[in-house]
Amino acid sequence: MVTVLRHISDMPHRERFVITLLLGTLGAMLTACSGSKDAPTSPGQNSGTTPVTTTVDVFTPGLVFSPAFLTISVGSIVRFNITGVAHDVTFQAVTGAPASIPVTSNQIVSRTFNTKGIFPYDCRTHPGMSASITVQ
Ligand SMILES: [Cu+2]
Repeated sequence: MVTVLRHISDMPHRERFVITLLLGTLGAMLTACSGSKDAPTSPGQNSGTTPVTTTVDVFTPGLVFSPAFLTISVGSIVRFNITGVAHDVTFQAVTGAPASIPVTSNQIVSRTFNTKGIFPYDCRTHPGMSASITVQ
């Protein structure tokens, strides 16, 4: 370490800055790792058998689903916030796809995704109004 530091002091200013930045990042990473050993704080770090349940919203701001492409973890719930113009949510016939939602307006309808895969869906009322949910 002393050798490294001696070399750093010989370096031009810009290189010294980069090295300092790298060492700082490394330090932050080590701190983060040692701090999270006992208490998992972010989703996905749970090692138990109970999956982390996350709820994600999909909106219909006009004739689109937003977000159109969504990636969620298995067991997550998606709330389809169908507001304004009436829409339906018709899932393509993919194994594990949840039940489609018939034409509705001003309602929030939830679906749970318990199977990994890619689940495209359309609003059949409005051709071209298509979206997809990836469950991983
Ligand atoms: Cu629609």
